Amino acid sequence: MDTSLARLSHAGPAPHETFSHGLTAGLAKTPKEIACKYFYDEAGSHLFERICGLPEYYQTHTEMALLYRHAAEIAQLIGDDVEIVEFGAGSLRKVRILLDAVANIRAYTPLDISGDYLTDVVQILAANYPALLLRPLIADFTGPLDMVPLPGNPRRIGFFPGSTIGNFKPAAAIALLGRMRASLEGGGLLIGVDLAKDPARLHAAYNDSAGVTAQFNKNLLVRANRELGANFDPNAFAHYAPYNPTEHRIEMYLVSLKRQSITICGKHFDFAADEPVHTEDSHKYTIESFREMATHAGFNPRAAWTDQERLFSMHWLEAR
Ligand code: AVJ
Repeated sequence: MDTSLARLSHAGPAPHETFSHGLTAGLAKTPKEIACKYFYDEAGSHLFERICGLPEYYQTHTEMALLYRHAAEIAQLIGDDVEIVEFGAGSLRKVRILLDAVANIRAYTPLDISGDYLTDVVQILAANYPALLLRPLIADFTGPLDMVPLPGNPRRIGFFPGSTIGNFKPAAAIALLGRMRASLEGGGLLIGVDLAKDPARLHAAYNDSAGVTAQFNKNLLVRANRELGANFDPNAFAHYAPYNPTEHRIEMYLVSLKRQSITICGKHFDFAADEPVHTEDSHKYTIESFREMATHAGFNPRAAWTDQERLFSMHWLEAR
């Protein structure tokens, strides 16, 4: 089974090139920022896998339980003889529930920006699903999404779990959903969306007692040192992830604990004491507010599922 990884032909410069550009461009801004897609080098992908296993991080096990509980109904809505495309596929753990429930999948196309990690997890999946046509792609799903159609053009089903949609401000989320809809015409999108809830529960999920999320956040600095020869001291920055109830989102920052100057690719960046560097937003929705957003993006929200505690939701959106 050929599982060699392809790049979206127009995926632009290789990821490491864009990291140096993205990092220095973000740190040159006021306020400083680092795009959250740079969390996912191989080490970052592994750290995120550890976050998914934390008791405080309810999102992963709640979503998996929803997928298991409603697999038959979801498979009914998806139909058969389809291609499944997963955006930001990560560990490929959740898709197995779909691969086991949906009949006659023509191909599975996992997209992820973390090439090395994708290579590893695709090998494992290929061994478990030897008959499945795998088309892994190293790509940034925020870029153009025109993938090579399969012979016979089977319906294309998008899979976007984990509430990664929450990383985008609402207007950007609608634009992204619109691009996804265009690449899934005639098919649909199965998407996971984290729900607004008690701020204390959200705070705990992004400030876990074991400090794994702090490591995940600071891994950006470790990556810059390793890949770009920067001189960050991760201990000179604090992980800070408050919930902003006005914007219904967790905001993640690295806060400089002292005045310091960092050199990256020959450029100098000065940090004041207590200066924040924004690294991620994680927006939370209600079922209604997300359906409204999906409709704005041109989807037809057909079905939604949530757990008893209404912690997390999954949505089936038809791409007219
Ligand atoms: C993978 C983007 C869905 O926002 O909850 C986990 C990433 N950040 N802990 C999220 C994350 C901090 C996660 N997403």
